Amino acid sequence: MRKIALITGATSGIGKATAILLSQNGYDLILTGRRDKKLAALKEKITQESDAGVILLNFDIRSLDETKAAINNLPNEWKAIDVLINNAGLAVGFNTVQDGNIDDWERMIDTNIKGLLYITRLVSPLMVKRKRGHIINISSIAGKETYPFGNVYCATKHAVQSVTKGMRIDMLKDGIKVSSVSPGAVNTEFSLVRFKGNKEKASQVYNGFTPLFAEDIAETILFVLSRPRHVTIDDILVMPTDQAFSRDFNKQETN
Ligand code: NDP
Ligand code: 8X3
Repeated sequence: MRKIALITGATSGIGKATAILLSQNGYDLILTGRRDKKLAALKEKITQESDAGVILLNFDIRSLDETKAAINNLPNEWKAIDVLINNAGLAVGFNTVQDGNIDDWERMIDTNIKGLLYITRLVSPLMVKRKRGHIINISSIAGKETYPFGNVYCATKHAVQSVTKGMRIDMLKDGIKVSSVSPGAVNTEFSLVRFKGNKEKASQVYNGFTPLFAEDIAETILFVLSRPRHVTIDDILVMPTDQAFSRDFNKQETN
């Protein structure tokens, strides 16, 4: 029997790669994001290449009203969500606190913490009612360490670690699995967003070493999902071989 997975932030990077991998592994998909053309293109690819059913939800996860409408208006049969992957998130800006841009902070806090909580608040009761479900929160090495100029982004990912623990405690008696997946550097649109479209700055992040790719994290998520009923991967930290501490890279000089 196919299962239903809801993936937030499926228009690019980790969310998109996870959608494609899960479509090949018995999941029907509810895919969310703000960029509707990218969502539509992904649906077309998935439905051409697999048997997966796909529903698209085009909304901004920072808006409680939009998030409520998206989930509450799902057809009843699609409300039997087995897996929620809280992936939508971003870093914006790279600065000290004393020089920080408050609008950037609000975008990160509203997306990475509040948005994750909004959708979890709406989906988790559906899981609790059925006494089954698995929530995977995408955290980061930034949820375990704080690095220079990462202040607020790191704080949001530390919050993700904390709410993951809270969800696990709160839904323990209901049999809901809760996990976090914490990647090191993954080459996605992440740095382009952080550096506000500056392609040169973004590509510098991944120069001189082999980063993770979105597919590496998708495979990790599938591993976490495919453990037997009695096994929950609490948290999994996945790093590029060339990255140790969050800012400690084995970089080759490039000219
Ligand atoms: P991408 O920028 O490629 O993808 C981010 C996704 O989040 C997009 O689909 C984007 O969709 C969605 N998103 C962002 N803001 C919103 C919003 N307000 N409402 C709805 N969707 C939103 O980056 P990644 O794939 O790398 O990031 C995915 C997750 O992984 C994030 O939580 C990130 O913090 C985390 N992570 C990334 C790492 C990396 O090095 N890349 C390492 C560790 C963790 P759209 O713009 O269409 O709305
Ligand atoms: C995203 C990767 O290096 O900014 O979480 O922590 S990093």
